[in-house]
Amino acid sequence: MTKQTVFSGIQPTGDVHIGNYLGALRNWVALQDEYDTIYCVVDLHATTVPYDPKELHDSRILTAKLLMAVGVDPSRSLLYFQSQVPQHAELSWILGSMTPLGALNRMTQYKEKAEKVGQMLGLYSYPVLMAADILVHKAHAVPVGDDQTQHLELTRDLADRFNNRFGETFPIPEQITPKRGARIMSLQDPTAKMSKSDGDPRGSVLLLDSADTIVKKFKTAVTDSEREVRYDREKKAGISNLLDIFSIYTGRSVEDLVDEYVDAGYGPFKEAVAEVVVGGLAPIRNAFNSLDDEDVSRIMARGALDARTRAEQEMADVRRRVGLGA
Ligand code: AQP
Repeated sequence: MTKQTVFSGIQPTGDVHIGNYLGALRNWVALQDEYDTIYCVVDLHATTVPYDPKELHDSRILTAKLLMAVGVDPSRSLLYFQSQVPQHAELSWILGSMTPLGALNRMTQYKEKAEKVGQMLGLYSYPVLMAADILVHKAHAVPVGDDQTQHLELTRDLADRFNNRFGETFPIPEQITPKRGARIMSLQDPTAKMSKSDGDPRGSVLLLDSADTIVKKFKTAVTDSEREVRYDREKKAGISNLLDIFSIYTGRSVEDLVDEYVDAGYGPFKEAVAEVVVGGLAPIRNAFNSLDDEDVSRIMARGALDARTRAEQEMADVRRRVGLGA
């Protein structure tokens, strides 16, 4: 039986953090055996907010290297830069002509980002390009954090509209989100998600942070004025976030951890969380340091070549269906 296709992407907008890893990337790695996996550094998306060209250029390679360091294996997954496969942008245009403005107006990520950087067309149509990223490979499933749920709903809606109008073309892609870790919160503001563009660097633990930095970030993590370590997302958002992280890194249940740490005090509890995260990130840092930028560039160029071939086959079908065939 042929394997089903999984697609996902990450923006090269800055340093990758444990939110990206726990919400999405660890699933990317885990799915490689069972699925035909296609992963992308979505650099066109990164141009939808103000950026510095040199920084973007460097960040693309850094992100690709980090993906390989966490375990995305180019011999098992197709890995490439979105901008090197123009079929993404072409399909985005076709889907854009089928996208009601009302759907885009509802996007919370757009509203939040537009408040910071202004109302721009690229930012507004970001979810349409994301739908094209997924559909150009006829993906069946998309491993992402839960902040992408609204975008994925639009993707499913566009796939459905296209199929109804032009005949069965796209599978309706399923979202794959981990049970725990789907939304890791900022260590400084546990009501907001950990984010690459967070102005406060203490809010995010980066995959390449040193052990000292990680310990400091957990030590200064915002919690509450109680003393009890217990899970309550509403009333104890900070502690609950730390319990989630602790649970994922140790493989122990939250109940088990609460039993052990309920009366330990926040200081020792935070130290224990920091220790398992430092241990969990060490192999990633080592793998990252063993990778060479030029090798990574070569792998990405080869990936783009294969991805263009695959995407072109799908686009030839799409063009034919919409009346733009040769
Ligand atoms: N805090 C998070 N918890 C769980 N998953 C998360 N993801 C992002 N933040 C969290 C997931 O990581 C994948 C890659 O994200 P992205 O690079 O496409 O951009 P994003 O969602 O906009 O993430 P950031 O870090 O917040 O970036 P900026 O600051 O650029 O907006 C996605 O699957 C996402 O769900």
